[in-house]
Amino acid sequence: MVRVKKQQNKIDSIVDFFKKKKSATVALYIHESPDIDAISSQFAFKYFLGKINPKLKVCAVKPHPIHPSVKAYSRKLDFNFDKLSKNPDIAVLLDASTMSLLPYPELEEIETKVIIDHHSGDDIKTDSSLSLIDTDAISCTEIVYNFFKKYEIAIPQNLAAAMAAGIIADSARFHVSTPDAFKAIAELQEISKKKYVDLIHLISSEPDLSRKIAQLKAAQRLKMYKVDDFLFATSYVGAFESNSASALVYLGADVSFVLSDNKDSFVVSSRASSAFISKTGLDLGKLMGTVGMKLGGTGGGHPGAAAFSFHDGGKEQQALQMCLDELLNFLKQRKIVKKEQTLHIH
Ligand SMILES: [Mn+2]
Repeated sequence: MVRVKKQQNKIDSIVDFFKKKKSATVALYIHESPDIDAISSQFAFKYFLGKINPKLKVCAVKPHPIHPSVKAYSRKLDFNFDKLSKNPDIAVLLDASTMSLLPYPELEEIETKVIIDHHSGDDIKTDSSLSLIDTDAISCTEIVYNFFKKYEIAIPQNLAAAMAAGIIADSARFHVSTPDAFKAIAELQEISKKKYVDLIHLISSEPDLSRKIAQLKAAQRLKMYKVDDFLFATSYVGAFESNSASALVYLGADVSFVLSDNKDSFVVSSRASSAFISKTGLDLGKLMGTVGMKLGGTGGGHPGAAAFSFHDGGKEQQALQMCLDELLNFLKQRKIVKKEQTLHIH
């Protein structure tokens, strides 16, 4: 709580500053390509300022570029960005304390800037009483939450869910967290009346329709091969070959190879389960590099995820067979399967 106490004076001076304004247009800016924390703190602070001083015109400035998953998140929560009709009097910079992350030309002309952030930055000139930077905070949303606490402003249910999501996202789902973040989350979750799994759903983006279709087609068209207790799968799709290859491993294949026809070239993407990799020492990056080269293409990647591309039309079926052969050879060389073993369609 010592850390939160450190924030208190700054919270007071920032709130005093806004309370005294008779009228003003306040624009809330967040960093380019914003994440969930940035969006959540923007909308939470907009709500807070509206409660503290209803005479203010508060605008959530639309960030750009905005990733489809973040767009989907703000849509789910019914967050709408505001258009600036004139240059604002005051800018609030949330989750972004360096100008390099703020590509908004009008910002240069706005003299009064308020900074609320958990990143360090020192290239923005502002009155120190209006700059609350706490680099120990896990998320910017958590700092905004402390404004609500200090001034006892009730947080609506929907906003509480968004604020919880902001903290969960920036804590990498609690891989990094602090007692303060946990306390904030506990209270926000309670207000939101949402299950933790629903808060997680809020920050996880749904794959789009074409990706889901590709993955299901890959499953529908798959050929399954068995040697000893290992199962390998091959399939083909029009696009999303890497997602499809992952989907097949998720379904139960130890290793999958999925081909796609990318108009002027072909791609084979491959995935292996982590259990299979640790059991066999397979490096798909090497394997796919080798097969790709044999087909006059190029390839590579990681032990569990790799791909190659080639141009030779008519060799699609052969490419998948070569992957399987190379994999079987590898297992034989390592004496994981016996020399006389063959792959058979299951
Ligand atoms: Mn952040």
